[in-house]
Amino acid sequence: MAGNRTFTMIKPDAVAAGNTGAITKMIEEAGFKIIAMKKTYMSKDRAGQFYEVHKERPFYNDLTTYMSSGPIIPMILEKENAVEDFRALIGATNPKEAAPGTIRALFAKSIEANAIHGSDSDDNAKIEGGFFFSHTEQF
Ligand code: IDP
Ligand code: MG
Repeated sequence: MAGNRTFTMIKPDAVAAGNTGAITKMIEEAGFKIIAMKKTYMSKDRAGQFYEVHKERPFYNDLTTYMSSGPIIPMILEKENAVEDFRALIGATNPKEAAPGTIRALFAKSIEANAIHGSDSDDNAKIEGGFFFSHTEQF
């Protein structure tokens, strides 16, 4: 039986800057168990599908170009209260507003290139995890 899970992805700016290890360490030290992880890539079309909910937003085209600009590290994480606790660990979307010590405050370059994704609900965590991984409910 799966515990409380969320989905994350280290974004192209943070992977390119060599921050994968530092970010993964913060995630584990905050008590999240890594259930699934890989280094992969999204085409612009696939990035468009992932961010479908934002397709009417002015930043959608730039966002999908950026998200397909280099490798990413998607992960499924497990911890009690995973979705909410993980959003607290990453900080606000805009790194200028992210609390000190959060992953975005430490590693984001801009509101767009903001280092990391975190699901905003249990339902979206399932959908987004399924976008990259199959059969993880067995782990
Ligand atoms: P979230 O990642 O904190 O949940 P969302 O509002 O869901 O933020 O936006 C998805 C992603 O779109 C953000 O993480 C960021 O990369 C990008 N984004 C959000 N707002 C802006 C903006 O105003 N300008 C450029 N990119 C943005
Ligand atoms: Mg969001």
